[in-house]
Amino acid sequence: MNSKLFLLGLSIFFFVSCQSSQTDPINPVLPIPDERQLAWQEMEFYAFAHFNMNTFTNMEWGMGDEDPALFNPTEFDPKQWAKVCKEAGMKGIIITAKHHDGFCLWPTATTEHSVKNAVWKDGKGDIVKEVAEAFRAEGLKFGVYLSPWDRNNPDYGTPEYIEVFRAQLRELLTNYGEIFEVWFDGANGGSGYYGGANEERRVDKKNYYDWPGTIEIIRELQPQAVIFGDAGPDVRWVGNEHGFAYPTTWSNLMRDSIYGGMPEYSKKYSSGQENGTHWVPAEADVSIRPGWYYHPYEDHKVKSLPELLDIYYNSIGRNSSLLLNFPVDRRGQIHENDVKQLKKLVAKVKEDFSQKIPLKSSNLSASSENGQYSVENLLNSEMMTFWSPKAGELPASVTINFDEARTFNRFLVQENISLGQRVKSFELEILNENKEWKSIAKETTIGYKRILRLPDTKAMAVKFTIHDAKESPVISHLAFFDAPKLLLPPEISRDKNGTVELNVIEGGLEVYYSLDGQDPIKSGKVYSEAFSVIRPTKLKAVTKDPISGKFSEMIEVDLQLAKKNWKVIGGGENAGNLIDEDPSSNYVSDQNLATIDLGEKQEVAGFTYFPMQNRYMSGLIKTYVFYTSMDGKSWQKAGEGEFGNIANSPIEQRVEFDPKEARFIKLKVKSTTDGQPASFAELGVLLTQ
Ligand code: FUL
Repeated sequence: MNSKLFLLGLSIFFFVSCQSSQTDPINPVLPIPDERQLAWQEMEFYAFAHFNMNTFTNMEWGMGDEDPALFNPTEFDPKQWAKVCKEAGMKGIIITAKHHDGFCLWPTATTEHSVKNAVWKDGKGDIVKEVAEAFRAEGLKFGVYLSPWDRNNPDYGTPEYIEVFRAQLRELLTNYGEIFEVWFDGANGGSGYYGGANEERRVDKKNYYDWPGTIEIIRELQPQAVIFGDAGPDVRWVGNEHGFAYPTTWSNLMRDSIYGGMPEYSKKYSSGQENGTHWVPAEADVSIRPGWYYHPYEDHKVKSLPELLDIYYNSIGRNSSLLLNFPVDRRGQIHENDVKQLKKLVAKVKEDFSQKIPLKSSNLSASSENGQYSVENLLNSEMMTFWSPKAGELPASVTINFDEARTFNRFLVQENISLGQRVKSFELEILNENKEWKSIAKETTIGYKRILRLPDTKAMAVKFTIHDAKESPVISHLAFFDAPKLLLPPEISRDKNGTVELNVIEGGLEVYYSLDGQDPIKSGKVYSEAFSVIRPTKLKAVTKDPISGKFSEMIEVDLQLAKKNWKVIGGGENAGNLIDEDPSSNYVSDQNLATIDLGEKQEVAGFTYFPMQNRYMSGLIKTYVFYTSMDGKSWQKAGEGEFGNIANSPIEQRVEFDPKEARFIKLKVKSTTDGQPASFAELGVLLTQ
């Protein structure tokens, strides 16, 4: 159905409803979503898979000159992807059928730069087909990312390439069944291989692709598919790659002022506009790791549960969908570390919404009701049944009288977006046990879904007031939840002086710890303030939720000698970064050397090296010799070796050797992974216990 017909249909529906129940008519506030956008909106959470040539070359943006033979997954298993996504409640997947380097995951007729010339399956394989089939078998949807930019194609930048691009699109939209989303990247134009030209090619991003013509092809071949791009036309980029929508997020957009890849998009347009002319809702895309593509050295950098929860609440909870990326690995599987974190996220989200405050119609009253659009419609989550106050009444409110004092920390509210996004500002007030009304949140937009994470709030009643809206608000659902605390072990930080802090993310939790190796639950202390640990000590700690009595997992850390009296000898300006206990600050040594005065004599039995943690690393130590000295003049070799897998796994390295009496230590770097000057996040010593 096109949007005009859909609008007409809606008006008739509401006209008929008005006839039968004396309800004032509610007209849609334009723009409104079309049918395919509504179906897409309900998906909420789906996967992105970056799996292509870059997976095998360890790159994020290949140049386009890669040998197709390199594409060779060893245990390609799209059924595993589909199972992981299904179990996580994700509704589909979008795969990078072609990324900027131009390598095609399907045997396209348009280029030789494809799986046809891969070693994988002797060039007879088709990744797109296998993934599409595996997802459909699980009842999940399938979508394609096709990069408009092609750094391999010799014709990129000329009209001939547009024909190639469209032919590729036609193949993908004809041969792989139903497609739910077609994803166009805003990144395009720049340096590339371009069939051997190896040059810079800039395009007029606004006009080069003739987007209207391309969109027509998609509408013809896959009318139900939504098209993603900065300018939509159906779904827009959220403007960042952190997975965060804005607290104020309109699905309305000044679509005609935008083109894909325009420089001012993120600042000016990505949160949508109240007076936007078209319905183009936000999609938040984010990778579960720092990179979009798989890099073995990011195996330990999969996002933590708190980070993933922030993403969830800041996307789905802010009127956006969530497109979570898995950098599929070289086997052709979603890596187990990613699966583990995803499972944690899904379990916690489920837990957060498991304790719903029970409500029945007698708990609800409204400042007014427009006929059949009564307040009890808020109890179900059907979009088409909703509460609306009498026409023209603003502010309008719903009061929720709990049967008894209730504690909640999540508030969920939804608008019936089929009638357009309307609410401009709303407020939550609570009636506390002293019978006083108190405001706890003042917010702006709602849209398809808004979730507020609030502190634990005890209330006899809550008042939800809409202060401003484009026209009569149409609220389809609201609910309150009492999410259990996020029970993670405390985060341990220790400064150079040996001062230890144990921090928890959520308030209202207790931390128990021990410094004698004993079980902190049985015989530990309650943490109340920072404490000092100078000598090597085993620290064990757990977090407790005093309300549920539950404990987190226990964390165990071997604290080494505090760096309190240490001095870096030589080394220049940033040498202090070597021993500041801050792994985010680095020291780079042009001499490939680090010399430290430990301040007093110690029994040194080894050392630790924490490599740089930057997204793009350089100078990671590969081979080294370690020396000790009593006077800083005559040095004895204590150890020599290689950090074999450091490029792939840049975690803390620990080297033990026979104990030596030493006041000075020296690490001489023989080689680094990339030939660049040696870099260090931290250097430490291990003492005999
Ligand atoms: C960006 C691309 O350049 C990245 O490589 C990635 O594909 C991401 C989803 O979009 O613009």
